[in-house]
Amino acid sequence: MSDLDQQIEQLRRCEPISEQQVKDLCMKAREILIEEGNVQYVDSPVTICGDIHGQFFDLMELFKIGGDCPDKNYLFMGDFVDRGFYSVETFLLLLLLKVRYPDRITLIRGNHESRQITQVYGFYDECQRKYGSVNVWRYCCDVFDYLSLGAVVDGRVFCVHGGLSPAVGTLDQIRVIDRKQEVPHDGPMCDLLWSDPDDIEGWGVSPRGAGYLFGGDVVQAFNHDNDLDLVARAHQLVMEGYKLMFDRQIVTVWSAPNYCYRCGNVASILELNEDLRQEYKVFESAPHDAKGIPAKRPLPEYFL
Ligand SMILES: [Mn+2]
Repeated sequence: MSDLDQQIEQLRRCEPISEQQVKDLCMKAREILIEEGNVQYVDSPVTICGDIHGQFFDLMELFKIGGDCPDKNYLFMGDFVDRGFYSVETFLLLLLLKVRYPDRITLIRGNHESRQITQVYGFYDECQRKYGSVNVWRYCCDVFDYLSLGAVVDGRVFCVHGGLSPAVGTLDQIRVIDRKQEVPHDGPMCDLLWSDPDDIEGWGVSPRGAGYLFGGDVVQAFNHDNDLDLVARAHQLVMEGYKLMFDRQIVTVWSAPNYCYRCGNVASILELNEDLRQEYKVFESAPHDAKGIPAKRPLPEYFL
């Protein structure tokens, strides 16, 4: 068994790898990710997943429902970390799979893959708690800067964490962004990771304080101008696991069931077959997790 396979086995049991192993892993991951485009090409068939937010045991449930990597080809649309109890194990397992099977899993960046956000919403504290220093947090943040900003499946389905940007009319305009940096507070890179679709016309101010709201007319024009059938995005909790909008031109996929261990929502993954036919698989949270944190346990102080 190779070193990587051994670490994958260990993390599948939700046991963190050593700090030195994380350092080596993050270095290898950066070498792979630097070769990928801002808009990474992905071939169908592929299974598209939304936010995970450190819900490790629910990620295990996702693989149970969707099939294991590398048997299945996966695309994760960001927000791997923060909120849940196992951001460390979640992100490191996905990163190990990326390094072990680079052509079978695509990871794109969410707004939580950021130094600033992770210091507020849990990942920073979790690294500190589990490793006794913030070195692991630093290594991971350096990887975040190399993650793609989006992906396009068979040239027809554009995948992005948040949504569209008034500064981006074409995929080529995304391809020329210098992405190797902390997520900026505004501009096209920020918008792609922060924006949300809404029942408005044109562009609106986002209540999140970053990115924009955008209407069906914006999606229609973007899909038309870029020869796309669909925009797939994540970023917003959907109680039913997924939500199609604007005449099925955009879909929100949400993959964290019972979000924050208390929202009561189901989750979903989107399977695109070789003809890009969409099949949504809905799933519930893992019955209870192996570390004995039942869904209704009061939240620890560090989580609140
Ligand atoms: Mn998000």
